[in-house]
Amino acid sequence: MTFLKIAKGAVGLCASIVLLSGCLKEDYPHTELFTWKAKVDVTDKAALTVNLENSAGPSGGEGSAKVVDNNFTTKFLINPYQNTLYMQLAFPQPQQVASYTLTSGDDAPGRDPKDWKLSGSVDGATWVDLDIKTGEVFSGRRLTRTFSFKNKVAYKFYRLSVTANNNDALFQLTEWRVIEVPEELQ
Ligand SMILES: [Ca+2]
Repeated sequence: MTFLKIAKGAVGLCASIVLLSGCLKEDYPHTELFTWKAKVDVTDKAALTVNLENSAGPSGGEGSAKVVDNNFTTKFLINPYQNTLYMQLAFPQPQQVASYTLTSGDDAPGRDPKDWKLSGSVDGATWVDLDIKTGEVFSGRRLTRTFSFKNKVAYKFYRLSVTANNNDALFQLTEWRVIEVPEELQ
C-alpha cells in the first residue's frame, strides 16, 4: 500500500516536472541544431500584423489570426479588399525562409490572391523582394499551394503583399505558412 502511494506520488511529481519543463521550453531555442538539415514550419514563432483587418478585429471569427492558426478550416477575410493589403510576420530571431504555403478559402474563388510578393527585411524598414507572383489561380477550395525560392539571408521580418485578388470585392485566405529551408535543400 505504502509503496503504491509513494510510486503514485513519484509519477505525479514526474508529470508535473515534465509539464513545467514543457512550458519553460516553449520556444525551443536549440531546435534548429537538430533540424537544420530539414525544412521547418516556423510560422508559430512569429507575431502577425496586417495593415487591413477584419471588421471584428484580429481575433474575430474571420480575423487575421485565423490565417496563421494552423487550422485549415478557418480563414482571414477582409471586406472590402484593397490592393495595399499586406500580412507581416515578425520573428524574435532571424529565419532563413525559402518556402511558403497559401491555402485558398472555402468559397468564392474571386476572393483568392492573384498577384502578390513576399519580401524579407532584417530591420522592418528596408525590404527585399524574395518571390513575386502574378496571375495565379487556385484551382480548388481550401487548396494548399507551395511556393519556393532561393534565399541565403535570415530575415527577422517577412511580408506578403497581396496586390490583386481575382476581382471579388472581398479578400480571404485560409492559411499562410512560412518554411525555413537550409541552403542545401533550396
Ligand atoms: Ca486558418
